[in-house]
Amino acid sequence: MSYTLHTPAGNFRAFKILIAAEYNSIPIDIPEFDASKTTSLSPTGKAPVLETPSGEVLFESTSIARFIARLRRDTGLTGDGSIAQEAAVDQWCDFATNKLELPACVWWYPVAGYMPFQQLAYNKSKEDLRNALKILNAHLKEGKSEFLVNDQVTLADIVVASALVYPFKLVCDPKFVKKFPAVVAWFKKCAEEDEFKAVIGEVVMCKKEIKAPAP
Ligand SMILES: N[C@@H](CCC(=O)N[C@@H](CS)C(=O)NCC(=O)O)C(=O)O
Repeated sequence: MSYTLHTPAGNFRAFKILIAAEYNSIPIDIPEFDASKTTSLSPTGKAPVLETPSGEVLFESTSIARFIARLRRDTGLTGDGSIAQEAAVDQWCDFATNKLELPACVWWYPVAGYMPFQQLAYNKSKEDLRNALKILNAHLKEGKSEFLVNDQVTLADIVVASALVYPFKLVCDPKFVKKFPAVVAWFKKCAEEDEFKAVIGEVVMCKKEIKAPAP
């Protein structure tokens, strides 16, 4: 009996779940993706979906990642055990969902062929991602802790960094990230962790923005 994650290969929303599972040493099976299985399991019909050994079904990727993180308290993924740090972890997870994932997807999805390119959406996504990275950079620059919440990797780092993997690989060129040196340094430190590498491999930072074909 083990956990089963239904997800297409390379889905960035699965990264946070699988990286948290690496830190917590929780084996997760990933069967060959069958969209009809996801549709039948999840009320939203969207991937990823987790089946637990006791037969529960969980949807919404960040909630699944929180669940996996909370299965162990000794690894520190949810913070130092205080309510304040648990809230700080949640805060950055919500920041990733609301401020990073949306503009990031609008920027790189057309590059991957997931949606058509639209100039206005492209401009707005870059502006919104820039604003979000400004906030992240200011927090990291303060230097209060080595990672987002404390001096070790927590779920906050996993969720935020996972949202940046494809943008940093595909579209955020050196000119774009130049204003966010603290973010880049922190991201590289996360990506160097064995638990990240086991899921996302070696991340080569974007040298030249890949542009989606104009319609
Ligand atoms: N908020 C959801 C979003 C899930 C989502 O949009 N999943 C995409 C794949 S990354 C999907 O299933 N798309 C297929 C569809 O919309 O039919 C989550 O974080 O799990």
